[in-house]
Amino acid sequence: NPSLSISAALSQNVTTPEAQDAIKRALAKKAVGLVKSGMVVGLGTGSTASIAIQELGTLITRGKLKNVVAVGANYQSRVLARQYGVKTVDFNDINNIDIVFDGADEVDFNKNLLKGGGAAHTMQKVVDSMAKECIILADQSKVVFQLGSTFPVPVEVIPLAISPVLRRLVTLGGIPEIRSALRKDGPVITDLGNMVVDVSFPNGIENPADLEKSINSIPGVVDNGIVSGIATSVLVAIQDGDSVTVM
Ligand code: ABF
Repeated sequence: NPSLSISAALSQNVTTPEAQDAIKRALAKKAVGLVKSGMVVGLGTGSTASIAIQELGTLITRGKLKNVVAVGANYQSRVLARQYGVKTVDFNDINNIDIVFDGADEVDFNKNLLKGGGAAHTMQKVVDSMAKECIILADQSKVVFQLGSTFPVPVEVIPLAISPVLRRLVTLGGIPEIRSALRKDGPVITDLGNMVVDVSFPNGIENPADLEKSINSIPGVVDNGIVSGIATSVLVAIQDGDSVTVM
């Protein structure tokens, strides 16, 4: 399968933690540079989006951006925002979001995303879908020819419905596995009180938008980590020796 071998080659870029941080910071600075005073900013989830929150806070506290308010999809991003001096509001109190910057686990060439490695995709999709501009921050290892090449599809499921949902996921060609909590017995429980099932599709995901809808039509599924038709731009960081270019 060519997509598997190419994405495996891309993800073999072994870099140091310092180099990884430099890549994420370059992406974060580029994204935050798109924010203007007076905007409502949606906050993303994950380590890259967290650095973007920090960079946003720096611009606000230095007075370079004024009257910016932010909307966070989860506890982590809201706490970080307050920590770095970014004022947050409840997203039920605003009508739209000007710009959101978010990470992803995989990105394809049609701006389809795979998210949910941190079990926060459901609310993040709500926030991302409200934004006029949804900017995705990715290093080159995340760019794949076909979604599902390096990560399974995370599916958030109401715990009482877990067995029928697992059976239906198998009928879609998936191999589901309930995500377990690290260093604890039992499953991961999301911010919304649900379970996460990671579903591999060994035959590949030919049409992400169709699979996204099919999974979400299973009763008991809250939302899944395929995100089609929402990202407006993808910023990709390419590392070349000591320099990082964001395209
Ligand atoms: C969130 O954080 C998730 O959708 C995705 O799983 C992850 C990406 O994080 P990182 O920037 O740490 O790779 O956006």
